[in-house]
Order: sequence, then structure tokens, then C-alpha cells
Amino acid sequence: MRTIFHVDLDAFFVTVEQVLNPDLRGKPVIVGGRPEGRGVVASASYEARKFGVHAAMPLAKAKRLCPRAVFLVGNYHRYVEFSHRFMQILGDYSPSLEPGGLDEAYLDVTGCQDCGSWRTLALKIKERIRKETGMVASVGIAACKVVAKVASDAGKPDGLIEVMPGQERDFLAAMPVNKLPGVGDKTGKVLRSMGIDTIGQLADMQDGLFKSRFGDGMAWLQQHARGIDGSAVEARGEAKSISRETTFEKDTVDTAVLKATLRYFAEKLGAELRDMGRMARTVTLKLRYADFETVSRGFTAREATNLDDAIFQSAMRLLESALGKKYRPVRLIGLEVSNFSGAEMQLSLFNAEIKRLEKLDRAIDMVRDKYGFDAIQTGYTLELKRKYGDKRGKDEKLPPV
Ligand code: TTP
Ligand code: MG
Repeated sequence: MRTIFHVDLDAFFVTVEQVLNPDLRGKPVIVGGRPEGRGVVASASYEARKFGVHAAMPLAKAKRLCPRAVFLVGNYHRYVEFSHRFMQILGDYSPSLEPGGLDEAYLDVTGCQDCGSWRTLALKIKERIRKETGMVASVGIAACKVVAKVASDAGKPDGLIEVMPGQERDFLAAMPVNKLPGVGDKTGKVLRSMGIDTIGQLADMQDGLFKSRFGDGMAWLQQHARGIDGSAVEARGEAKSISRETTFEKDTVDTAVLKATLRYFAEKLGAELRDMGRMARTVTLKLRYADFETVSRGFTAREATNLDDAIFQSAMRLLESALGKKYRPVRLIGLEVSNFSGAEMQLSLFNAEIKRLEKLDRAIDMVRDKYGFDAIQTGYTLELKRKYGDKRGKDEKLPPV
């Protein structure tokens, strides 16, 4: 018998903002951007949720529902920092830790000696998180991952639910079917059209009927509905790619803006790769036009790199070939690097030159670490600053104004 904790932070982005600025505590707070923007809610405080505000809702609608809410653009770097601290605390309780995102993780505590009851251990972890980071975590305890995850969600906010072995199916039965991880909008719709509204109904459905509709590949979903999940908690390997993208406040045909944005992304991705001690061979550009047509173009170099400039040059080539001769208004632009290898793998005829550039990039990283990303501007990012001044959001995930 295994014992698995699923730990998920409450209103994560918002709570970080509240820790950084205690004046925001107890207030309706929404992270996602300015309400007059085109973005969506990333995280809403529980005070804002009382008004019906939830994640993925357009900000304009959130503003209508909760006009008094404080709207924040957000600061992704801070969230990553708080996430590290959260994961580090969890890591003290078991080496078997599987992050499911920045603010959630599975922890297999089976065999944890001298822990007292699981409940006591969970309370201890919650207390440490609160004391050391100021954040509030909800915990679900169960013999398998899927039930632990549903339990952490069911207890929010500040939750702690332990599902006893043997009680899994009963625990899940009355919940709406979309509370089961893996049931998204599409599957939920199909299930409801078949008269399946609760997880219990899905569990009770005849295997043959389920398979005829969803195929063998989805059999796990029905097993999950029955509270059966044999999957192990696996310490996650590192990310396979990293990316940045932004939706422009206004669709743009201005290639200077597109180039400057790509330069900014290339610098961010280069710095992140150097931090990770990785290099990437593939650079992928994503463009979404005003009519929502989305194109992706990739380039895989013979050699991996972690240099801002090399990433940027690939991005520029991709941009030129994607735009062609026609000018179409662009709504969103994104850049991704993937196909990683270790930074020690670099083999190049131009090794000395690359080393020099790398040293330069590292020196820039150091200054930026100390004084902020804006401390050093290159010609390209200056273009961004010139166009948008300080009105631009600090977080590259959010749209420039
Ligand atoms: P969640 O854990 O889904 O949401 P939450 O932590 O804000 O609220 P709670 O867990 O109490 O229900 O997601 C974690 C963070 O991920 C969230 O704070 C913001 C971010 N996020 C997005 O950026 N976009 C999204 O669509 C969602 C759902 C979350
Ligand atoms: Mg959360």
C-alpha cells in the first residue's frame, strides 16, 4: 500500500503578490493583466472567486463581475522563485517528488518512518510552507495519485483531506465528472451527452460501452473514476523545451516591433539556458495572425547553442521566411528553444569566438540578476522600450501595452 500526498498552493500567483505586498491580503486580487487588456485571468484570490471570477476568464468579464478587484500584471520570475522554495520544502519529506507545475507536486511518502499519522505529517508540511514562504497549501492524501489530486482540490482553500484506502470510489462518486483530471471540455461534453454527469456514473459504466465510445487508449480514465491508478510518482526529468510568447495589445505589422520582441525573447531564453547549464539545437517561431491563423516554423542547427545572438539570428531567419512579402497583422508572437544537450557538449570551429560571446552573455546575466533585466538594453530591446516606454509589462508572458 502506497501513501501519496498531492500538494497544491492556493491562488498561487495572487498569494505571491500578497506576500510581497501585505496590503493586498484579504482583498479581491486578480493576476493576468489590466482589465482593459485582452488577456485572461491567470489567478484569482478566493475573495474574487466569490464574485464568480475564475482562471481563464477574459479580464474584461472579471472586471464586470468584480469591479473593485485589484488587477495585477504579474511577475513570473518571482513565481518561479517561490516555486523553488516550495519544492525544496517538499523535497525534505521524500526524494520521490513529482512537480506537476509551478505550484503543485505529488509526494510519495510511503515508508516515511517516524512520521506520526499522515494527517500530522501533512499539517507539518503545510505549516512549514506557511512559515517559510507565506503561502497556503492544500493537501490531498490517498493511496494513488489521481485520488490524492482530486482530494487536494476538493479541500481548497487551506484544505487537508485524507481518503482512506478502500474509500476511493465512494469519495469520487458524487463529484461532477469534470473534476476528474483528464476530463477536459471535450470529453466532458461527450460524457454528458451520454448522460454521465458524475464520476460515479463514469465508474459504473460498462467497460464495453466505454471502450466502444472512447477506445482502449482511454481505459485509464474509467479506472481513475473507480479510484484505481497504479502510476508511480516519478521525479520529473527537466523540461524538454522552454518558450516565451506574447499577445500584442494591438495587432501589428511593424517588423521592428516583431524583431525587438524576438530579441527580447532570445535574451530571456539564452539566459535561462545558461542558468540550466543547457544548450539547444532547435529554435521555433510561432506567429498568430489577426485572423487567428497560427503558423510555427522551426530551425534545427547542426550545433547546439545557448547564446542570445545565435538564438536571435535563427529567429530572424524564421521570421523572414514566415512573413514572406505579404504584410499581415500579427496578433501573437512566440519563440521556443528545444532539443537540449549539456553545455559541455559544444564543439565548434569557432570555439574561441563562442566562448568570448558566452562570457559576455554571462556578464550581462550577472548584471541583470543584480539590477533587473532592464539594467542592460541591447539595440533591439531599446526599440521595444522606445515604442512602449515603461508602460510595458515586466513579465514577458504578458502583453506589452
Ligand atoms: P492553479 O493551481 O490551477 O490555480 P491557483 O493556484 O491560482 O488556484 P487554486 O489552486 O487555489 O485553485 O494554477 C497555478 C498557477 O498557474 C496560477 O496561480 C496561475 C497559473 N495559471 C496560469 O497562468 N494560467 C491558467 O490558465 C491557470 C489555470 C493557471
Ligand atoms: Mg494552485
